[in-house]
Amino acid sequence: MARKAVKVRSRTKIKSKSSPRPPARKSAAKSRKANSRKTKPARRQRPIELHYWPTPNGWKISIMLEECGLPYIMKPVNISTGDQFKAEFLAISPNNRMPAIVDPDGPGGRPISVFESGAILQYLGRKTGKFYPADERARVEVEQWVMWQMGGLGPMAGQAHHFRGYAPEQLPYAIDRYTNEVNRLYGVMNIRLRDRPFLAGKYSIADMACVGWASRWERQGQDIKEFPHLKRWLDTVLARPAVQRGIKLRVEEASKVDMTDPKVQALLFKQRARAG
Ligand SMILES: N[C@@H](CCC(=O)N[C@@H](CS)C(=O)NCC(=O)O)C(=O)O
Repeated sequence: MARKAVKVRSRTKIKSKSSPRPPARKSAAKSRKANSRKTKPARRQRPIELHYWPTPNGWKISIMLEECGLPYIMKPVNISTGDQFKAEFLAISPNNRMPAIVDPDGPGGRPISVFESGAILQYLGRKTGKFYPADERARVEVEQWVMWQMGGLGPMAGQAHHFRGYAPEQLPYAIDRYTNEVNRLYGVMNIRLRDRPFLAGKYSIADMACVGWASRWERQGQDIKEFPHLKRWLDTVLARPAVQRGIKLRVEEASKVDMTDPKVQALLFKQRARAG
């Protein structure tokens, strides 16, 4: 199946500086030379390819790209039909999971691909100098919460979604186990947010990593009213225009996926090692 690319222009405007002085008179030759220099186009960031499907893991990166105002092209990875196993996708994401990115203007001006949403957030943060501070103490604060999301909130909430919503049988032990674990993690976030506006103090990639998962609290069997500081944070982060654009990055086919279809279930939930 062909994967269509969708060009997305993020909305951040590039400010242009206006000249404070009227231009001085120049000789015709001089001004021709100056004009030709002026009209030489500055090297612009070429669009980053975002390999994406609209889920909380995919949103982390659409949000970050929107927040940074980076140009990008979205390439849908239809995980319900097996796009994640295609050779061209595995070449950039060997774990057969989206999101992944390809930046044509990577380090040294050469293309680079990155998989794992946490690594992508850090890469884009280093590239732009935004939402991922360079100061070591501030950076450690951010990284702790990104890793906490990658190793805790994401996987546990994912299992809660699975056993509560997708599993063909209702298994009370598994449902309780993951619903309780998400409840514990929400409690950790709630305490953390008691005395600071965002997870690492200032708004950062850590908040972008968590917001999509936390926005699905109902599907995880949680009551957000039990976590007032988390609720305040969630409302604040979800109100950001870039977050809204990132979460609204839709893929038409995704709304048609039937997660109860045995073919889709086998493809997603019965994976074993691929031949090497
Ligand atoms: N740790 C990975 C997890 C990514 C992940 O689980 N992606 C899911 C969708 S949310 C996926 O691509 N699933 C495809 C599959 O299960 O084959 C990350 O954060 O990037």
